Amino acid sequence: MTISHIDPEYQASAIEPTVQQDWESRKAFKVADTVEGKHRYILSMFPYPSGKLHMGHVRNYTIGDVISRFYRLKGETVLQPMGWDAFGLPAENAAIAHQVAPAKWTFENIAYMRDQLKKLGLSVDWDREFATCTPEYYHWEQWLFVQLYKKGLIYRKLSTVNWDPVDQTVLANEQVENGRGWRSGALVEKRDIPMYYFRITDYAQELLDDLDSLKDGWPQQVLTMQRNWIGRSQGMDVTFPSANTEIYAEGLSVYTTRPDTLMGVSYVAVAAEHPIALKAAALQSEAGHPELAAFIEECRMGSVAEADLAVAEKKGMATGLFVKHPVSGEEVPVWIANYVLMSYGSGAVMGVPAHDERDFEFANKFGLQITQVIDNAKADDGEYDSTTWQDWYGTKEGKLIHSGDLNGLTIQEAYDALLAKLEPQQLANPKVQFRLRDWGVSRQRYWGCPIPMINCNTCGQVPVPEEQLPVILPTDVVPDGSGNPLNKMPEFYETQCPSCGGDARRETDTLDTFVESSWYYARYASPDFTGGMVKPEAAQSWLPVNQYIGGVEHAILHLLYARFFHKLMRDEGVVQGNEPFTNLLTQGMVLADTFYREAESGKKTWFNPADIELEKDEKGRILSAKYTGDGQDVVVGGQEKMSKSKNNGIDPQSIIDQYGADTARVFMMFAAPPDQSLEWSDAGVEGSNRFLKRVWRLATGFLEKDYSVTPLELAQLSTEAQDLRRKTHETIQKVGDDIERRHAFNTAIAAMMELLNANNKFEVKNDQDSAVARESITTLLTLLAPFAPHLSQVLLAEFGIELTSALFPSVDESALTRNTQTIVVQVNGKLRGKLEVAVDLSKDEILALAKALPEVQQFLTGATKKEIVVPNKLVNLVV
Ligand code: ANZ
Ligand code: ZN
Repeated sequence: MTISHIDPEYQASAIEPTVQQDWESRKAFKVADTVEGKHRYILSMFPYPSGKLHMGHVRNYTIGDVISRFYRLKGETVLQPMGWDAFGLPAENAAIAHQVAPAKWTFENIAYMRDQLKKLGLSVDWDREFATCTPEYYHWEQWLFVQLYKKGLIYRKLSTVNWDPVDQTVLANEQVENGRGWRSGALVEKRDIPMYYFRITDYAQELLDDLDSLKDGWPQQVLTMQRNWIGRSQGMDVTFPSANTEIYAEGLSVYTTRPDTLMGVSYVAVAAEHPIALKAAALQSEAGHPELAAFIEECRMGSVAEADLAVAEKKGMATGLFVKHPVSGEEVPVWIANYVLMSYGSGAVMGVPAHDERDFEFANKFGLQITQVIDNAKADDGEYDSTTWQDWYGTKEGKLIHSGDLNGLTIQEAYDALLAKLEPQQLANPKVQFRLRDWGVSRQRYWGCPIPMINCNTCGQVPVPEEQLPVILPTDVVPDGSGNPLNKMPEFYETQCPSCGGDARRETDTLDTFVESSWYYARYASPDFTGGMVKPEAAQSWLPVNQYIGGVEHAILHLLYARFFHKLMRDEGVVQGNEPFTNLLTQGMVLADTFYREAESGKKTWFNPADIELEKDEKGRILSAKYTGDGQDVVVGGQEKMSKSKNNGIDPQSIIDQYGADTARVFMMFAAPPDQSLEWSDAGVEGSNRFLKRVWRLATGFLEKDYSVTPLELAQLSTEAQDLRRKTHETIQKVGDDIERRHAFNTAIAAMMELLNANNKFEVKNDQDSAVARESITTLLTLLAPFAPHLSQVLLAEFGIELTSALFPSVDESALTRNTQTIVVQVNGKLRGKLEVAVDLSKDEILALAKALPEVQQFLTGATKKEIVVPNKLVNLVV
């Protein structure tokens, strides 16, 4: 074989475009909608087309690609698709900033990023690519919406939004900065408007239960986060009858997980939006005391996030109304408290200050009674004491005290006793409560999937008939920031009611973009299908996704919504099975050094690592950092997640341009295990590049010798050749296991580096040596193919091997057995020498050889007292 046309120096830029061209022209990674034989669906979370790739993308897609290529090498048919999560707010912001239609901006970004992804060498079936902003895609999303609406799984209700009074527009949470509109700077108001909700709470129990089926394939941490988010709690609804029946008769229902503490109640508290609070405020206003109404308004303006409420300063006001204690009949005051959520339980709590931290803080602030009712050995016996109260709350063990008939009962016994007493009086019933809320999907935005509903004055809300779908979003629109432009387009919203035929108005709200990303994985199975969401045979063939890969920031919402959608689609008969993603890998963040200067005002200016010149000591510690722009020092700020705000992002394109995609890929996989943070390092990138150069030199160096191809004769191998062959097969075993079972891509690469070194040390002296070296080098190139596919394909071709499927070498078990072994020789426990002996040598023979070693003999003064031989390991001689 001649190598005249292959460069002895590794030049990524010379080979990568050619190899990519080859893949493209023969559609190397194309799969059919239906598949037979072993197959696998590998999916990395699809990108938002923000403009250009960042390192997080590179890591995500490289991991997915390595796994995909690995299984192809193992002979499986692999689906690895790619597409675009193309609706969303950034496109509208870009439109406002640059006067460009969101559609145009989005498709230009897609074109650029697609090109970048291709340069990364991904083994993607590009014929399956789609963007979620195309009618071919969202048609079926609208179709599902209509089905769910008809089933009652989608409903409409009033909900509160952020309203910018100057721009006359609804703001997303991230558009509110310190309570003001991001563009207008106006104080944001709350408004109640009708919105559509998915009844995800109907699936709460199933979403929780099915997590068990994922326990082998998903990270424990993600399962826990999902569990906590769903937040199942088992408790009781307890009713406090009204003590002011002339004002309100229905009593007040509270949800509690601790009914056993009922006798410790000193007040009940309701959310500011609770009907009783509103009634009390109206009464007071009539009486000329507007304080309560003002307080309610104040609570409503604040954050609605539960986490914020838990830590916010406790605020409250007495309503002047009372309820009756369900057991004692005593009057209990009703307060409004800012820590009570309207959306949880019944929007009311029974205040037990001695055993609940928030109630304690509240009671302490407003001087309400604190009565201990659970006996806790650690705490005092009932009188409030500021030094021990912490021991009271959260108590889950102990016996009841200060509770009349209930005294002496355990918590569980008290629960049962109270239920037995109050349930017949209809004052209590057991209740399972979920933290999960229904999913509000209406967005008052332009760049999203139109909600397929029509508002008719006569008929109310009417779904768009299936034959009129899709409702197409006009794309030649440039929003100006003052509200949803669809509201100014009669050509869009003017329509006829499908039910009565009268004039009606099309819904102008669009769907939350989480809806698109909840089912794209299924669409990839048959992206061109025009008869529904997924072609049944394709769903049957490819779903569920075998391996899903993405950032841990999507651990809760995206994954929960996608799991929910899978169940919705299953119940529509669109897909089978209960879960969309069998295995999940959450990749870690990509970190980089940060550099800044601080002005006197305290304002920091951040410098990109690419513009910094570093001086380091021999251990790699930074001695000085200078901004190349002015040669002056900057402060070194430590490693942080690559981000715009810290200006420490490194452009993947610059790495690909300088070193090639293979180097970028190898670095990404070598620098850290995939689920851990990866610290960007220029030295690391150079190291990976050097590794590939050495592989290149090894292969081309071997080829230059032009050895004749000789079949292996195992019986004729020298010891050195046997050693290399063993190393080769040990590496096959390790790399296969590291990739498949452990996802430890970094140690897989380390093993290949060792194999490279072993090859570099090996000297070819005869035909059998060259046969062993050939096997070793081609094995190395094959194992490397998932990581550095361009380099591998080119070099393997020089060896006459076409890099196609089913090439993964199998381990020759016989090569793994050693003929010789290394025995360590100690005298009095100190290492004095080493022996290389045949494996079948007897203990006596080993001992004799050990004693005969000159470097051992000098320590053997006189007779040995003890002689220990540990087979395969060591000899210890005690003198
Ligand atoms: C009395 C009590 C005594 C409570 C005690 C706890 C400890 P989980 O377990 O998360 O479901 N709660 C009920 N509705 C609420 C609402 N709308 N807003 C804020 N808090 C509310 O929490 C259930 C507990 O949270 C309930 O049990 C209630 O306080 C409170 F020693 O009732 B508990
Ligand atoms: Zn009508």
